[in-house]
Amino acid sequence: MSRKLDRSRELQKRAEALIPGGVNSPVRAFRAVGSEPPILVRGEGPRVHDADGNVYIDYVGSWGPLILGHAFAPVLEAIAKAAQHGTSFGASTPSEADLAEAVIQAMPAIEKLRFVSSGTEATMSAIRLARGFTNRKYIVKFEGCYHGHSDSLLVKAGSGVATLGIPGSAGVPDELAQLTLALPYNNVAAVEEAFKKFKGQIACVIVEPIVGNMGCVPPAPGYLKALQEIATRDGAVLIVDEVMTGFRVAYGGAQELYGLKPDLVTLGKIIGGGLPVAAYGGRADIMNKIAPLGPVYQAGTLSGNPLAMAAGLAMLCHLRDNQAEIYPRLDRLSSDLVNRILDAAHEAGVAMTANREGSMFTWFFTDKEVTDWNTAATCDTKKFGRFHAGMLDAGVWLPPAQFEAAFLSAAHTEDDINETVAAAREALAGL
Ligand code: HOZ
Repeated sequence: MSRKLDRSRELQKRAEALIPGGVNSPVRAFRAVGSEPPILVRGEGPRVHDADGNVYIDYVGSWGPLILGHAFAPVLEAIAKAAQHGTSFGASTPSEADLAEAVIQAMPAIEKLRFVSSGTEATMSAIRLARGFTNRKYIVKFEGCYHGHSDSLLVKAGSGVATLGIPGSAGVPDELAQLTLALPYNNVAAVEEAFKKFKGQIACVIVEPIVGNMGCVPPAPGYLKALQEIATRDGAVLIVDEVMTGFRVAYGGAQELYGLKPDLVTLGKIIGGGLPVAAYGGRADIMNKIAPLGPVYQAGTLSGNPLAMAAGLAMLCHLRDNQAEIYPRLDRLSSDLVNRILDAAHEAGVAMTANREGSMFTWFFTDKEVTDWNTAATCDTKKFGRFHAGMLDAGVWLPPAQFEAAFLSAAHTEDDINETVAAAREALAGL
């Protein structure tokens, strides 16, 4: 390793004495890539800076929300302005309806929504609501999809769970896990079969419409429509988890790309402009079951926090007003980046395939086309780890795990792409 990491190492050691693994989210410990985590101190546009002064072109973007790059001025200004009036009230403020209206205008499937503070809260609450609405207890999820860390959803999950090689989590009672039917992604027959076996007992199907958490895996043609049809036929609720894809793959999210009208949608990341905001929303008859209107309980002191609402609104307004320019450019630059690194890998004799939808993508260290968890699991994760380390040394910050998606932002330039491709050539040559 050519970079200096002395200060990062010191800071990590200090954190390890105080916080499990020194991190507040497991993937950040870099265990999946077998290297030491640089500690970040600053972000600016497409770049992040670590505590030792190393600078990296960033393709994580806080795991998706920073679609306009780090420290985007209108978002910072909105936060500063809101903060002057106070940081939290635990009471309603006008900005909640402002952001709700912006989201609802972008996504026709959402008639009403409720803000929460994290994607985990959004999916957990949507599942409870689906169960409360249908009076049924089984849920269907897909292997390799990750919907946060609530008990019912940590079954054959992707993201950090897949990376650490644990199928679920200790602490989730078997009795609860048994109510989660985990099926292979992109396989309609498996869903038909489950609905036949558990007819009238499945509350909901929850899906990442484009999976980000086993790496980026797009849906097969017709797959999402088939899920919608099967769920509707049996009276189950379809929850499309757009925490990653919402406002990312298109302004209207994957729903817009694939012409879907889900019953419920979960959102996060971008709608908070980099602050902790998430939401669940959908059909009004379902949403009206939430307290205080209905019997399904869900609450939160920081829900709808005014700083976070202001940040989210500034980001959505910018995306809405500039969507005709932003999304095609993101697509073009991402396509260029993904294909050139794929070509470089093949020239270097490295087995690699890639998946991409707009500005979310993954390079998989396998010669198999990755369409589900079984094919994702064929990746050479050790080789990915060495590639990841080589990229860091060359000044490029990629997700520190094979089973995560990378993201490009509107702040990246063609020069950044050229620099990244040159770094990849170097890293691939060293494998
Ligand atoms: N599991 C998250 C991405 N899929 C990572 C969150 C984080 O470490 O910040």
